[in-house]
Amino acid sequence: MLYRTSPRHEAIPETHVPHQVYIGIGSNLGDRRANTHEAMERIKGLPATKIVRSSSLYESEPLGDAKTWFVNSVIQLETELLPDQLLKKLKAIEEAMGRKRVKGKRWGSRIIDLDILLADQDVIEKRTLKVPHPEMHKRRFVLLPLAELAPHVIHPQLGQSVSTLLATVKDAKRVTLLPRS
Ligand code: A4P
Ligand code: MG
Repeated sequence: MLYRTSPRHEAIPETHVPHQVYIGIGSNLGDRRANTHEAMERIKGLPATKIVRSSSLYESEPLGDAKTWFVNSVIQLETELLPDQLLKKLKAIEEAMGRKRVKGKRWGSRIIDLDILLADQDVIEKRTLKVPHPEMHKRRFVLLPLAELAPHVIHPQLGQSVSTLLATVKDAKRVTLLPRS
């Protein structure tokens, strides 16, 4: 157990402050709604992690090489996993769900895609992990569900709120609310 010292010098246990993380979920193959829910269930099962809230599901016109429309959503997590550890777990979930990466195809079709959008106010610039997600502010299919959960959260590199980014995004691809089934 870690201890820190209070101003009055008595030792008090170090509290774990969980990381606030937003994950973008996308699926455009198979039963897209079921894939989305399965991914959420698997994320719920990760160690020291809970889903605080999830957005509505949206149907979105594909951006890039994919042909069929996506179902997109965003979830808010509280987790004690570090971003690198979380990325590994998310990739393992993608693989367990049967996602195949097609070499040379950028932004192709996929059963499930799990992207870390924001992690606290961290800026991470590694080859394997970039946070905030480098494309998030250009994509209506990310900003619309994210704005349901975090309209006032500031993009740490752009210094603008999610709702401002949504109001000014130039993305003309269509995104519509998917009716609850
Ligand atoms: N990586 C780096 N930063 C991150 C991060 N913040 N979160 C690395 C997750 N991964 C991150 O990703 C490639 C590598 O990015 C990973 O190995 C990881 O180390 P990937 O999932 O293998 O490949 P990808 O998803 O095809 O590539 P990319 O560039 O991540 O694509 P995106 O940005 O995920 O976009 N259209 C609609 N309508 N809706 C969509 O959801 N999604 C995409 C994929 C394209 N078009 C879409 C949608
Ligand atoms: Mg991805």
